[in-house]
Amino acid sequence: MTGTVITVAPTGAEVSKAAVPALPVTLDELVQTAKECEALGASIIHVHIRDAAAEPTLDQGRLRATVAALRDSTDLIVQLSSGGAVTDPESDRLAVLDAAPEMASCTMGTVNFGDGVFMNRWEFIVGLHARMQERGIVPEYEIFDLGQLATLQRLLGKYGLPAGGHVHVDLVMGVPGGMPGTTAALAACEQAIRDLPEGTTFSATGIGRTTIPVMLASLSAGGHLRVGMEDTVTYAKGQPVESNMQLVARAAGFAQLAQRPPLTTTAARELLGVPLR
Ligand code: KMH
Ligand code: ZN
Repeated sequence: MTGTVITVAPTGAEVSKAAVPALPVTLDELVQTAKECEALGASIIHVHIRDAAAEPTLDQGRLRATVAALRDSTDLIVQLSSGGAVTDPESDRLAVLDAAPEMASCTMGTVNFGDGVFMNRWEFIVGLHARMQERGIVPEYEIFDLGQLATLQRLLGKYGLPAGGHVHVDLVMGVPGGMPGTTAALAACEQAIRDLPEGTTFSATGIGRTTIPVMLASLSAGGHLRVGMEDTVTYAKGQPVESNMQLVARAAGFAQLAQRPPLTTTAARELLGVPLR
């Protein structure tokens, strides 16, 4: 493993603009963030969008406009969230794929999510996986708990490899209700990932204060990194995050220190089986 894929998750569905004014919520804010994060070393953007009132939405017109604008302005791999917000119905989450992103997230199970429940029934997972295969959309399998890696193994065993043929997993650690953001939990996942198809890659992100331990653990275990204000709005104790760029710059710095410098968008596409544009 010679380099590091850095994913930026700039917005998410949970943080409110009123509470965190630096959160990018308009298309202009998102595109500007994307350009600056790409320049700092990000190669994937994990996208949730907001409506005119800065509330999370899966509006099809906005999703399509977002994909088009990010493609026009950057070379980033555009990964739409099919997870949305915990309140989004399955039909809207499936319809995210109609906006034709290059990648989309695909969560491997139901998990308590703070005070809510992030629902991912087996039949829904199979439907998402199959539709992505049909449309040539490369999934990022989101893992919130160790057992979800066994679900992924079952999914691939029954329904085959994803579009592009490469399996990429993202460990989302430290969600209240999911696995903790610890080195021990990451090591357990890394062991389980060895049972997935040869060449499977993983990235990891730690929610809130677990961001740094998870980043260091992932780099040391050969994993890639996801950072962004979807997951972390505190840079250090008592110090709010100023921008997504601050988080990407820190991740790129850690990756350099680990002698696994950020991969270009072209190299990330080659690694993940995402076609070159
Ligand atoms: N917002 C969470 C409920 C994803 O993007 O696929 C789900 C989430 C996962 O963020
Ligand atoms: Zn997300």
